[in-house]
Amino acid sequence: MVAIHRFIITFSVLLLLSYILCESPEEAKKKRALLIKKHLKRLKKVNGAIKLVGGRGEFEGNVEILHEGSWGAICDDEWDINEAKIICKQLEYPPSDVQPTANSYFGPARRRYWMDNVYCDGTEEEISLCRFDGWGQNDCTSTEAAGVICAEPEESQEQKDIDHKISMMKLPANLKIRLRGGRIATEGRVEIQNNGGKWEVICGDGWSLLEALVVCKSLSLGYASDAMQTDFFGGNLTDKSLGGIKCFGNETSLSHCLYNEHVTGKCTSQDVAALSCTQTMSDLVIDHIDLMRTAHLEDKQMFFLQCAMEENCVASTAYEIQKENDAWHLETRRLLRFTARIFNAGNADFRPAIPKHLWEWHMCHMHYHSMEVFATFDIYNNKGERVAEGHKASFCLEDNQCLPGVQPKYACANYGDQGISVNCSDIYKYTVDCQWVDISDLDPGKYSLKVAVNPEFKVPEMSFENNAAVCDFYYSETYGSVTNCTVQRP
Ligand SMILES: *[C@@H]1O[C@H](CO)[C@@H](O)[C@H](O)[C@H]1NC(C)=O
Ligand SMILES: *[C@@H]1O[C@H](CO)[C@@H](O)[C@H](O)[C@H]1NC(C)=O
Ligand SMILES: *[C@@H]1O[C@H](CO)[C@@H](O)[C@H](O)[C@H]1NC(C)=O
Ligand SMILES: *[C@@H]1O[C@H](CO)[C@@H](O)[C@H](O)[C@H]1NC(C)=O
Ligand SMILES: [Ca+2]
Repeated sequence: MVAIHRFIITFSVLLLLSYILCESPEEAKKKRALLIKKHLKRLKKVNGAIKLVGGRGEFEGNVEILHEGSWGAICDDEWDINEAKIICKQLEYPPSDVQPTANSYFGPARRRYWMDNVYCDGTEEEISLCRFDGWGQNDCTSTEAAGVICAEPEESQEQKDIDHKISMMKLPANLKIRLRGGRIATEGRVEIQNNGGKWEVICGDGWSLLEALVVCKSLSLGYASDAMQTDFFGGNLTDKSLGGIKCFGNETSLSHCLYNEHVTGKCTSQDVAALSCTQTMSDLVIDHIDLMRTAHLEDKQMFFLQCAMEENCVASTAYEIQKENDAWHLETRRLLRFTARIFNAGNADFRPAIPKHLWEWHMCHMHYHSMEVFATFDIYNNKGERVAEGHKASFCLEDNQCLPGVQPKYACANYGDQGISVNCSDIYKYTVDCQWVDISDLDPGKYSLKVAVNPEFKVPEMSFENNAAVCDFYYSETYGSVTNCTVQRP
C-alpha cells in the first residue's frame, strides 16, 4: 500500500511538473513514462523485493528476498502453489501455469533463510505480506530452498525457445547403483552406471528423502535416514551429471524415477547427491477409521478461538473480520472437527527432526512444539483445487495409547521427551484446539478431505504410502459427513 501511495504522489507531481514546463503532450508523456519506469525500478530495490536465482532464465529459480539490505532465501516448509502464485504475481508474470519447487531444486540456498513457513491466502500483493515465522526465524538446511517456475507473458519473445514446463525424462532402464566415499558402507555419494559405462555421481538439486529411500531399498540397505546435497563424500560432477531426479518413494529401482533435463549438468560442484541408510526406521500410519467415526461440524464463537488464531488454525477471512469488526469475538466460525490417531508401525521410534533446545514454546497451548509441519488437513473441490485448509498443525508428539505389552515412553508434559514409540499411537482428539478445518467460507456440496502426517516427507520413514487419509466429505447447510476414506500417499 505504501508503495502505491508513493507511486500516486510521484505520478501527480510529475503531471504537475509537465504542466508547468509546458512541454508538448507527446514529449511530456514520454518523459513521464521514463520517470515512472525509473521509479518502479527503484522501488524494486527496497525491502521485500524478490528475485529468482539458479534457473534457466529470469522466470524461474530459487526465490531470494531482500530484507534489511541483504538477500536471503525462503525455506520450502509449507511452500505450495499459493505462495508460488504470489511470487509470480509480484514479478509481474501471469498467475497461470505456475509451479512451486522445493528441496533446493535450483541449487542449495546460497544465503541465510529470511522466511520460513510462509502462508499466503492469495490476496497479498507481495510475499513479504504473507504470514510467516518472522524474519530470519527458521529451522532449515541449505537443501530446503523454495523456488518457482513462472510462465512468461505471451509478448516476450526472448525466451520463446525454452519450454517452461519442467521436462521430466525417464532414467535409463537398467541403471546400476552404488554408494562411495562413506565412512561406513551404508552412507556415501550415490553413483550410477548406465550400460557398462563410467560410474558417475548425480547432481543433488531436488534430491530428497524420497529418492534416497528408493536407493536404500534397491541396495537392500533398509531405509533412508538422510538425503544430502554435499561434496563431503567426494565425487566430481560434470556437465552431463543427471539432476532433478524425482521419485515417488514407492519405486523398486531408481530406473523407475524421472529426471529433469534442464537441471542436468547445471549443478554447483558441492551439490552431489548423497545419503545414508538404516535398517531401523519409524513408520507413521494414519487411522482413517477413527477419522470417519469422529468427524462432525461445530460452530464456535471467535472469542474462544483466540489461541487458535495465534497459531494460524483458522481461515484467513477470520483475520479480516477481526480487523474490520469491533464485535468480532461474537462472530462464529464453522469447524469440521475430527480425531487424528497416528500409529507408529515401524521398528524404530519416531523422533522430531529438531533437537530439543530448538523446540518452540507455545504460550497459548502451554507446551513445546517439536515439529513445525507435522500434519496437514485440506479440503479439495471436484476440480482438485484446495478450497479450505486446516493450515499447519504443529504437534507435541507423545505416546497416548500403546499395544498390549508396550510401555509408553514419550510425554509432552514438563518438557518431556517427545516422540512416538513403536506400536504406540499419538492421538489428537477432536476436542483438542486446532484439530479441525475451518470451513466457514465453504459452500454446501461434495468435497474431498485429506488428512496427512509428515506431509512434506521431511522426517524419514519406512514408507510414505500410508501417511494420508483421503475421504469423501459431504457438506449441507446443517450437516457434514466424512465417508469412504482410503489410505494413500500425501
Ligand atoms: C575428482 O577430481 C579430482 C581432481 O581432478 C581427482 O583427484 C579425484 O580423483 C576425482 N574424484 C573422483 C571420485 O573421480
Ligand atoms: C507409486 O505412487 C504413485 C503415486 O501415488 C502411483 O501413481 C504409482 O502407481 C505407485 N507405484 C507403485 C509401483 O506402487
Ligand atoms: C509391534 O507389534 C507387532 C505386531 O503386533 C510385533 O510383531 C512387533 O514385535 C511389535 N514391536 C515392538 C517393538 O513391540
Ligand atoms: C468410494 O470411493 C471410490 C473411489 O475412490 C468410488 O468408486 C466409490 O463409489 C465410493 N463409494 C461411495 C459409497 O461413495
Ligand atoms: Ca508412513
